Amino acid sequence: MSIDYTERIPNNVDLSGDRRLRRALESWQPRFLQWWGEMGPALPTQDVYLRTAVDVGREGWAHFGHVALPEYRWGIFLAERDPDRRIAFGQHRGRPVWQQVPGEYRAELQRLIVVQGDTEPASVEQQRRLGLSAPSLYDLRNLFQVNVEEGRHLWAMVYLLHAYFGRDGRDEADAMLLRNSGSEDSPRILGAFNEETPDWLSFYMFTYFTDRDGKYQLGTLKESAFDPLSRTCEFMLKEEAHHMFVGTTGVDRVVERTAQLMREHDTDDIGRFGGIPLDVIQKYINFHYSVSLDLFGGETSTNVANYFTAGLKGRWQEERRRDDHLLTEAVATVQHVENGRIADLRLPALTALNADLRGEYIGDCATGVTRWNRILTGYGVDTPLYLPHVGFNRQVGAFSGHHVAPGGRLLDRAAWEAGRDRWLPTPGDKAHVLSLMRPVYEPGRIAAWVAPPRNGIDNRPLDYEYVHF
Ligand code: BYC
Ligand code: FE
Ligand code: FE
Repeated sequence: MSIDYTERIPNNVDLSGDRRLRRALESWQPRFLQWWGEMGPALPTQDVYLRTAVDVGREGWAHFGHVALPEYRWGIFLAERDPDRRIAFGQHRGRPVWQQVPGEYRAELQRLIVVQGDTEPASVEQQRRLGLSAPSLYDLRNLFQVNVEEGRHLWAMVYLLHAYFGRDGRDEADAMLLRNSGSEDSPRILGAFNEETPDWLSFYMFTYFTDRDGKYQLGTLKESAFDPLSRTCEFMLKEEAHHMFVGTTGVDRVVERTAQLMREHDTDDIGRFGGIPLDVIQKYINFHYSVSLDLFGGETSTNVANYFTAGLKGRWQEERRRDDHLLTEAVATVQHVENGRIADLRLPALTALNADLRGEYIGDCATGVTRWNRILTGYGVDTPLYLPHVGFNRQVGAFSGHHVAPGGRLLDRAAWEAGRDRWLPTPGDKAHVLSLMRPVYEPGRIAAWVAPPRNGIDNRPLDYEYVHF
């Protein structure tokens, strides 16, 4: 079904055929818009060159054009339904997927959808003020593209809550707009979404590391036996690719500019020349990576074992895995802390599924580091960037409550405190990065701490007016 743009809420779920649902969503819509006005982008603009989904098919799903932000057509788009789709894993493996929520899994499914949904508006809130210091119109446009799509991802989850979870679902949809990132009284659910994103290095790191958790979590929900959830996540993943791109190329460009300045001035101490020193970039990696690892939950989790067995949440690329897709006998190895050292722990693979997904994620994260190091060596800089040990700076799981150095050595508290300023951004590092954040709104111009992008958006030139004020 193609997308009907004549409706108040663009959709491909035949909203016009379900009056009650349409009414319910139409009464949520003004509350969403009010939230967007209060918690969305703080920088006033006239319009922004954005892509909008027009189809969910393989070719040409997006349309580009200048849009006033509050008039963006947030809608509800599910990937095509596969009428033959069957459950790929867990105890119901082989049976047809569900078009309704089974009563026995209602609470768990609702919880997964609420957690997923909560992250989307959280990121918009975290990025609210970044427009005020954008390094170029190109970057400003990318920020807003990410923001409107995260807003649409909230719509995606709110649709599921309204359509399949009755009164409770509607209450949860309302609560999505009441919790706020960093709020004392009603914070967002997951840790990383209550951290600040005060500067553009943080934004690139967030879209590289934290949006990438989104990619992997959505990948597991795409496997879900609950077909509307699966189809929703499949389409969200399409949009997510651009968020990864913003992160990867954003960090590329910071690393490139840093390497240029190091070479030009023959020093590591490039802060004086308006750059971001390499060791500060490493500290930002350490922070965003470790906070994002926390998003995978504990290494041992009965929650995830139950989700898998029930068919609610699969593994990354479940259907490509060559095993029984039940994992009742399988074992896995995770690391934990035992007698004052880091040791392997053998345990049922089912309870280690958070660590399994995290492993896929870590492998993907490493590809960016390889890219950044290639840029550095291209400029003759031979200090490589790296991902810290999985136990570094962790608040969730087997390493929480322990102190692990980036290299993987277990430390006592004193040694951790002594090393901390070398490993995580200090107030001074943050103040320096923040001091570089001055807006550049002239078409084609770019801030001095970051290299220009290689290409424009949608084959537009770099000096295109991506944003009008
Ligand atoms: N912060 O059994 P465990 C995205 C809680 S990002 C605070 O190990 P489980 C995006 C946990 O809830 C993707 N609390 O956890 C990115 C549990 O609480 P209860 C978001 C945490 O359930 C950028 C307890 O600790 N999607 O889309 O196996 C921009 C024990 O934990 C945290 C999803 O996460 C934390 N970090 O796994 C925009 C998918 N971690 O039960 C968007 C849906 C754990 O004791 N969520 N806890 O009250 C899930 O699949 C799971 O809930 C989790 C946790 C993977 C998050
Ligand atoms: Fe998202
Ligand atoms: Fe995203």
